[in-house]
Amino acid sequence: MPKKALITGITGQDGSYLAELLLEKGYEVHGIIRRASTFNTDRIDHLYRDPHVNGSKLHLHYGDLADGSRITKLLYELKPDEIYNLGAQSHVRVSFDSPEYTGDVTGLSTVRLLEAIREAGLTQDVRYYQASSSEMFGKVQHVPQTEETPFWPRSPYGCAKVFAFWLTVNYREAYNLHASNGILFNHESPRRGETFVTRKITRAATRIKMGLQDKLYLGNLDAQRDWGYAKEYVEVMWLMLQQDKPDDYVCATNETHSVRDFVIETFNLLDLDWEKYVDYDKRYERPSEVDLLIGDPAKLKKQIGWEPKVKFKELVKIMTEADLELAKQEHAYKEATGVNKSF
Ligand code: NAP
Ligand code: G4F
Repeated sequence: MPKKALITGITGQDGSYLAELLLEKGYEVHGIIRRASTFNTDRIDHLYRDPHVNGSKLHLHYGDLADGSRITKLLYELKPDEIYNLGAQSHVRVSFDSPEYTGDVTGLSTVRLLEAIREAGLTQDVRYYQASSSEMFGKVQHVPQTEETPFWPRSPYGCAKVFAFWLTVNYREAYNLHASNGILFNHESPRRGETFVTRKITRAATRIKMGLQDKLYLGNLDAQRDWGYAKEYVEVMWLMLQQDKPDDYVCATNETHSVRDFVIETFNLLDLDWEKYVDYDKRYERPSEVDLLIGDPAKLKKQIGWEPKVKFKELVKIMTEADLELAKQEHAYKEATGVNKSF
């Protein structure tokens, strides 16, 4: 019998890479998707549409993390061996506009899932992964940040993730649930949402290169982040659930770079002078900012034997090359039809 995994947030960046990884490993993969008025499965269509890919072991179920009874019913029906809770309102800036919603979906939904595990009688059988975040370190108390660094969240999103983190620990301690937190630092890829800063930069710079856009408007260029590669990081989620004992791990590259560094590296790759194209827009500033993140993944290396291979320069190259390809397609379409169409 293949192992059965349930992924919340399967349509997101990480969910799509994780689904791919688990299918490759022979898992039967179930994902919760939200009903939307337009298609929202672009990142997983290649896994779902072709019944010959991976033996068609991908199953999608409508549901919402705000809907506790639906989650409980799904767990009763599916009885998964592993649950990866990746679903969230994951945008930090948006969490300042919608703090209550973010608290509900990013924070409280963790209780819904953990209680559903108990309700469905799966506590001793299932393994649970919680997508925790370096955003919890916020106003950092130590540099670099480790599993021992106290949290000081600086956004409603960060506060919701702290709540979810401690609930995961609490269900591990109270009910002996195999529940682990991956404290993942920023991780990016060509599948990154286009409103996160890295993808916004690579998308805009490549479109500027192809004459499709004139300017890129950004907020704080001084913020520093520890950026890794999402495709690699999802392996850590899986590895954490293969350990005999549940635990919490920092996953990071142990390098930090500013948003400005990311801009310069991208525009340099395209032989463009960034200062001609990048302008400041205060709308992208946050009411309170996380100035510096850099993670020390020593525990992950020591206990699980994993370390990142892709570092900053290679990550920028992967993303810029992928977006240049999209911009070229967009340019060719416009030349042929006179119509602007985003690819
Ligand atoms: P993402 O691309 O924004 O994906 C978020 C996923 O959650 C999407 O599938 C989204 O569905 C789903 N979702 C949102 N609201 C939902 C709801 N009410 N009910 C059900 N599903 C809902 O995020 P990501 O970058 O893949 O990150 C995955 C997880 O890791 C998130 O929990 C994020 O907070 C956390 N994290 C991310 C990073 C990072 O740097 N990427 C770092 C640390 C932690 P739709 O497609 O329908 O919107
Ligand atoms: O790309 P960002 O929006 O990512 P942020 O806020 O670090 O959050 C991401 O990483 C977290 C892990 O630490 C995840 F938990 C979270 O779900 C998400 O994936 O912004 C990065 C930095 C910020 O300091 C922001 O102020 O870039 C700065 N920035 C400057 N101009 C901008 C912009 N951010 C965005 N999104 N858009 C801008 O125009």
